[in-house]
Amino acid sequence: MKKITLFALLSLTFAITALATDNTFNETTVKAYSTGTKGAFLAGAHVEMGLACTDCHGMDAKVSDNGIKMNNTCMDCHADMHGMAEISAEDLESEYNPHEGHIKTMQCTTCHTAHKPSVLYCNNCHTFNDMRIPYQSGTKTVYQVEDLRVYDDIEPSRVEETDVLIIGAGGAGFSATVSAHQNGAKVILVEKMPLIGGNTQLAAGGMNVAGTEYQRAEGITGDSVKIYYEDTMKGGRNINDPKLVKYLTENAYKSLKWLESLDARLTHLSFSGGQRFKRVHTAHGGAPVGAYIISTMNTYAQKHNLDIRVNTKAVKLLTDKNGKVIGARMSAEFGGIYDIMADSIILATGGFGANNALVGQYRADLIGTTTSNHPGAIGDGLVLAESIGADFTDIGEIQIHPTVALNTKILISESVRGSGAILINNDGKRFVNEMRTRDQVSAEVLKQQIKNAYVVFDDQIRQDMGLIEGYIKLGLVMEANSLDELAKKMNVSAKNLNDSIARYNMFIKNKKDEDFGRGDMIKPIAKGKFYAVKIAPGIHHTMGGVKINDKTQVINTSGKTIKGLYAAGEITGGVHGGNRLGGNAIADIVTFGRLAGQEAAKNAK
Ligand code: FAD
Ligand code: MEZ
Repeated sequence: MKKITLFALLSLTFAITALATDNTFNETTVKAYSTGTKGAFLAGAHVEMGLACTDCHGMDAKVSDNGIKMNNTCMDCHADMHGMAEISAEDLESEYNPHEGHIKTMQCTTCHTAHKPSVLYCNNCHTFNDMRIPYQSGTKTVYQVEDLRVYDDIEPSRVEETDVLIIGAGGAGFSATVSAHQNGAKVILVEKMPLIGGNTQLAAGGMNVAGTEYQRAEGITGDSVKIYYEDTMKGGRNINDPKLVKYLTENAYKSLKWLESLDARLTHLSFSGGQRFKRVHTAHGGAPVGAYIISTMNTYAQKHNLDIRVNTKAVKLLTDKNGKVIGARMSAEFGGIYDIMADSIILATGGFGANNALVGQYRADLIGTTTSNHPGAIGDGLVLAESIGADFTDIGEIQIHPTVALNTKILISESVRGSGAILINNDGKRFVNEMRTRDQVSAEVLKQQIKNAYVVFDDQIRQDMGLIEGYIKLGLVMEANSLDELAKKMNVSAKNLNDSIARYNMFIKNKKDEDFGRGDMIKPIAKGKFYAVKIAPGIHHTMGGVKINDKTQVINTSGKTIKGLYAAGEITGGVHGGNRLGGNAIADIVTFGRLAGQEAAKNAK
């Protein structure tokens, strides 16, 4: 109880003092934020430079969690991200430019917080210890798992209303938001992190679709929805929900076309393990898919002035006496604690790969294992859903991805292997069909000496996959003019490495992998330079989650739908069964996200 009172007090005090009672900034408020401890931060520095609070907050002193509005205010005086990248390039202390990253919708306020110490958001996944930011304290924010029960007894400071409330601004949440809006609903999209995108922002490989014109242009004519369905079920060890897989595989093409209607074109193809055809579609030149589609959908949202709030965490689902979900409580950086009532609520909060304690409850063997996930993937949505009686399915099915750069959180995309790279162990030898499913390849890596291995490729593959440039920039890639030189850098036997690659190239020529039966024998590794990245498996995807039907309605533990509640994306279970095929999550989040938006809008009418 003590905890609740203190927390409530802190959140509300902040909101109320910033918004002085007459909705303007009075002298006391200005003083509170420009002197003393708080004055040491960015806002204080702005006041010292002669700016007024209203210069950033507007004349009505309205504080907002709409990150875009706040960022536009920053850009009234400063340059946009591109311009800032040019400015910081001139004065770079670090090897890395903080304004030039792979996350395309990073906002000024993601790192530069006005009334608190600024943070280097990138350091949640990277270790750019020589990067500097003004008014910083510490190097990163530590995202703690919070006990959401503390919000049960807190009185909201206000109540808002909308048709459809979407919780979580990753790919599923954005697809649902755009789709609900296209279907005539008034929407609010809330995101707890200081930026949009979730795990979707990190997706590098692509999106599975069968039977496309892009496949046909590459001479792939045999693929079909039926084969795609069979591959997905088999890859998932046949424990997937067949109805959901049917919906996914039959509608992935429509999702691709829908993305095209928003101006995202996924025309580049690669393979992923367990698929009989090359059907992973990504952006031109093999550029990462996730940042591209988030930025596309965000452009739609900005164009239509949709209400998107960052730093706004949903902490409780609100129900009526019949158990219908009628709204959700928010805990927001500026907005404090308030309720949003809605006819339909969509849970799109993603998975829990970054919550090692929760992962460990289902897979004790994964305690302490690194993850490729963003720091917000901790499973809040599951807690919210469970509190109102939602059922879960396949919750213990957790995917480890075989190739996370050793001792980092950086995923070396399967599309690199899908474009022809091979895996080499610490003896300099191949040890697996690199394109088996992820659970199988991970198991083989873990059987190797010191439980790690190398992804090896050449210049031809580098040219094919634009995302490799990012790994090189991050210093993850060993580079050599010959295989002998590469072997030396990898600390493996040069003879073994040369022999393994010569044998692999012979298999390609003969179109048959006699050692491991790899089926996608596409390119020899022959065009120097040669490259290697040291890797080990890491927690990547949580296949299980909230149980839904093929209209994305959430099912309770009695097998009935929970009225008013929908879910889509990695928070749900059933689509991927016991093992997700690479490229199927993006297909899932866009397909079921769109459906959730459509159904939620229909319910709101
Ligand atoms: P997310 O994108 O994670 O979005 C959920 C959002 O909800 C997050 O922003 C989170 O902060 C927010 N949230 C959580 N709780 C709350 C709350 N209480 N209140 C408000 N907001 C909340 N899949 C593919 O198919 N192809 C790929 O190439 C691919 N590459 C990948 C690469 C990496 C490095 C990773 C980590 C995953 C990759 N995946 C890929 C998997 C895929 O990206 C994810 O499964 C998918 O993007 C999940 O989408 P989502 O919208 O369900 O969740
Ligand atoms: O679907 C994925 O998780 C995927 C394709 C990841 C990757 O290796 O790029």
